[in-house]
Amino acid sequence: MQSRGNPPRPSTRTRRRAIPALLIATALVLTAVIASPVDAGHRRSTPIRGAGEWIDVRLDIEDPTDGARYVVRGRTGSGKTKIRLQVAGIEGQRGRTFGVHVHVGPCVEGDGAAAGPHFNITGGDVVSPETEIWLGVEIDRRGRGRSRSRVEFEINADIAKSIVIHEQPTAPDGAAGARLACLPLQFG
Ligand SMILES: [Cu+2]
Repeated sequence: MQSRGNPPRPSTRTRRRAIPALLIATALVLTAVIASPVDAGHRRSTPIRGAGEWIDVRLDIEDPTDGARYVVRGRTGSGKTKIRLQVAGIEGQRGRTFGVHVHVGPCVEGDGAAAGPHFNITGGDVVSPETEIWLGVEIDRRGRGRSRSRVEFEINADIAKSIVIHEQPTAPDGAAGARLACLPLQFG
């Protein structure tokens, strides 16, 4: 017999109902916590996207970016721009760094010059990773690389149309050798 002092144990049925309800409540709270700061912080910002295969701007040579794939994700607004770049399919280049920048012109197959100069918020007076968007990637043993840039200015589709990958790492003056491939940037 149960002693009178013990509180009644919840039935198995009640506990079975309580556990899924608790899980759903936890999921809702987590979703709200994760979603709210992003929404609040970027209410007036524009998404930046890009994905697919690089556009080959050097058709005359075979290079490691031929057939490689990329994903670009970012946001621009409130005086800031954040971009992340992931590349894959650059095989046999472990440890090599390719210079990558946002350029002002479009991607045109076989025509690296069409991408124009780097986007530069000072109009070219000061060249640095703070005045331009540099996304150099170091390639790992699986043929992948990733990079990110965060700068204190905004860009849009009129002034920044592409990301160009060059054959060399970026020097302090912004030079990075020949243009190998190009990624179209999309806004919105
Ligand atoms: Cu460049």
